[in-house]
Amino acid sequence: TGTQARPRVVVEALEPVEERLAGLEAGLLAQPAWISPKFFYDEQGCALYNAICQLAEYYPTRLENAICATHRAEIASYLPSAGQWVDLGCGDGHKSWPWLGVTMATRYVGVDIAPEWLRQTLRSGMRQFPQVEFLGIVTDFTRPLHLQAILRSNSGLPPVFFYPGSSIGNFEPAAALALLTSIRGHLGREGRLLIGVDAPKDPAILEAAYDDALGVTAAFNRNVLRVVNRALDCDFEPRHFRHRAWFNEAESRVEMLLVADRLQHVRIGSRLRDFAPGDAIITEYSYKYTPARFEALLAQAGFAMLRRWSDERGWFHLYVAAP
Ligand code: AVJ
Repeated sequence: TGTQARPRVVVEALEPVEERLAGLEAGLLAQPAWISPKFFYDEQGCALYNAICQLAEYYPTRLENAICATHRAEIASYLPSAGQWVDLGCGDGHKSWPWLGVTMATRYVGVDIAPEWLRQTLRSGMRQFPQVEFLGIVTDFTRPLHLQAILRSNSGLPPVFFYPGSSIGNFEPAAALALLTSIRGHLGREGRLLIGVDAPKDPAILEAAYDDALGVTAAFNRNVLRVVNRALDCDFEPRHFRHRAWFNEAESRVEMLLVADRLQHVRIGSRLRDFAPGDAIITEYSYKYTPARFEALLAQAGFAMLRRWSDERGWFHLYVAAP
């Protein structure tokens, strides 16, 4: 409505569209073919991902929510109060709202790649927390973050970087290290990182989580071909690609693939590529970290681990790390 203040949204160094599309095309023509998981999340993809989070087999979201709900006050005691809450990949913001009250945050910085969603998220936050300043950053954090100036503009109050959902698992270990190092560089002395990380476990559990009985994850995976068809003028036929998910134990990652079920000649921009039956496109890696491995990664990024909270089975871990 006209009486409502407009949230401030800043567009940071976003990957130029041409670069984004060139990278997508290069992946589709590479051997093996691959598509970055960032292309999953068009409107349909976001809806399917939200449905995945409700599935019986997809335990990470539920466990993380339970860990947060059970230990919220204790976790908050490890975080600066009255600071800035930086929500990486904020989506609709619902994971952050319960934290704003307990940490008495004075500013919420939502970081996301989708500007339309971000505005809605900020508006919804402003309605619930009138005393908090709301700010949005549109950026793609597959590249280094440059939020220092924005964080300083609030009297430099200490930030909490919130990175839930084991999204860090989408990065290859070297890229995960680069992102963590970049976050570390924003913390000053008092800032903290609050991050949720999925752990390796029985492959049958992992494979069910990424290949559910209702086929929601299969639909989520195939949907990326619709995104690609639109983005690059391709003619992939999603129904002729089979969803496959398996746990690569040597690499400690779930791999999601789309496997052609018959010979296809696919137009990719101005090129043609054949997919023979059984040929696969890699669409996602989801790395799983033991506490020992993740704590080593944090240390390499220049963090001191303060505390870890886990479910009883040790399937999912929430860490607070400090400079
Ligand atoms: C959003 C990257 C954390 O890896 O578990 C869920 C995405 N893919 N089911 C994950 C996903 C298939 C999810 N992350």
